[in-house]
Amino acid sequence: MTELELRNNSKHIFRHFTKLVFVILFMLTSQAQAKEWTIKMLNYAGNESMVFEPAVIQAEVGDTVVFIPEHSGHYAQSFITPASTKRWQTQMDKRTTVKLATEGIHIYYCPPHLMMGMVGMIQVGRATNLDKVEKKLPSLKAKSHLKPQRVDYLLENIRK
Ligand SMILES: [Cu+2]
Repeated sequence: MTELELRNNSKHIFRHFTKLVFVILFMLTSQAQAKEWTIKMLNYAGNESMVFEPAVIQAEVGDTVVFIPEHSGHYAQSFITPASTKRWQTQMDKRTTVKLATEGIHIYYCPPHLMMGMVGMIQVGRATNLDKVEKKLPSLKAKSHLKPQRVDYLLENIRK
């Protein structure tokens, strides 16, 4: 191999190496972006009683949500999920993780405390199922009759 060939060869290797470094960096940063959200289930928070804290989350596809039973007697059950996403339910008083694999809005509630407005929303990316949400929320609002404003709060916080 001449000196020139050697130099070209090492340039070639260096270029490949640089590409590889970029690919690895990209993989690392995209993994780091997947976020784990936590939602506490509480008997009280400030002046409010029976709440999911926070009640509204703006997440991205690939993120996960962990429901934490800080106080007992609560669980979360989906009311609306994005199209092609199965309904989900956490276990009473058990820390449960929900994976967010599809874009769209999840509306959920705590069955024992729905009447008291224990409701929440997880928006994953774009509001792909907004029509369904707008159509179905009035029935949830009717059932949350002691705190109907909490259902309005979810609707107001949808990122359109
Ligand atoms: Cu509850």
